[in-house]
Amino acid sequence: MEMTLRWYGTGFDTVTLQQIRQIPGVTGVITTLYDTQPGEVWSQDRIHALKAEVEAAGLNLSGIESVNVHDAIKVGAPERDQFIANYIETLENLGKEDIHLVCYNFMPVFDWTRTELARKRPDGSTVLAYTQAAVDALDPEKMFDSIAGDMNGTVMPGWEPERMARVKELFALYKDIDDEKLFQNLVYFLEKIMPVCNKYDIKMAIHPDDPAWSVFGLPRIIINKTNILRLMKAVDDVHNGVTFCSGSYGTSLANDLPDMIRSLKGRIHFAHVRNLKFNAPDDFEEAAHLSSDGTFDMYEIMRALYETGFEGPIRPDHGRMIWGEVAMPGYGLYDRALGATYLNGLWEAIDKSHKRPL
Ligand code: CS2
Ligand code: MN
Repeated sequence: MEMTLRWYGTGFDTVTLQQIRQIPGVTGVITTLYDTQPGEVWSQDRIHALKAEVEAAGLNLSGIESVNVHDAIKVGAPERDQFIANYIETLENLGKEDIHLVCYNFMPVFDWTRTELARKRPDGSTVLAYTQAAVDALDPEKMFDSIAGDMNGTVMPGWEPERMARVKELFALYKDIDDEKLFQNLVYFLEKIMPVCNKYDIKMAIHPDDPAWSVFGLPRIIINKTNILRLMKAVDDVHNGVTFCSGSYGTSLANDLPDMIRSLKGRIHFAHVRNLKFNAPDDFEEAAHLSSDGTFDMYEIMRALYETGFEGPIRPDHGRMIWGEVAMPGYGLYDRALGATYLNGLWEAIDKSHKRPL
């Protein structure tokens, strides 16, 4: 595996490449062209400049998160073929720049959903949190307004103001789309892009839906072992792969995370590893990465990745806000650096005990 950090780019991220470079064992970043819209073609020039900037700081550009998928593709609208052609052009330009990993999601309307961006924990840190009761009480059109005040002046992925201004229109677009239609539209998209992925060896890595159930009545499909394995079979090509996000699949306590990792052997191209602390099955908060701070056994998650021969980039996912840092919720420097260090420690221990059994 390669330990990485997500980086939103100069001008968007409060964290610098120079800071990331000083986290022990972090050799790459996962980044994006944050100011592009879904459906837009990414020019080779811009990709080249991004890569040059990252490499000049002594880091690898280890993958893209995300190249977002236009809603026309998700709902299967007549103009989807044009948007797929644009996506293919972007992949082609990424391939020419020697980039081989693309994370994306297929969630309708919202990317991840949290009901609090700054829940205070007993130690004074603040974390992202979710309560079903809060979602049930909320008008989806008000979702953005209800959390906007806690974004610390940043623009959060999937919650761009331009997108949220169109939320009503977006809901209307999905009115006739159920889980099965969404699944078929995803398969259609993947089949069309596989040739370019094969040509440039680009591994597509779908990010799970977060939380792993339907919110506001919208369809959600990348939520459990059955569905993700069905997708792997439907387009049975190694370039159709997975971002294994423990914090997203883990929102459902029915998901056995190490077992899912083992069953996806060979198809996990990217891993997001973080812990959650459940107060009730439908009330959780994003704890520190350490196993004992939350509900998951992080050692077992890392061990499953190790034992299935995982070789891709891995990153700590959302961190807590600590030590007075002001940053995009979930994406500060300090707690993600602690997370990376902890995950690297687990990996080293697992590696050594495999090589020299106790
Ligand atoms: C990320 C997702 O911040 C997060 O929760 O894991 O936003 C992820 O980047 C997207 O869903 C991938 O397209
Ligand atoms: Mn994730």
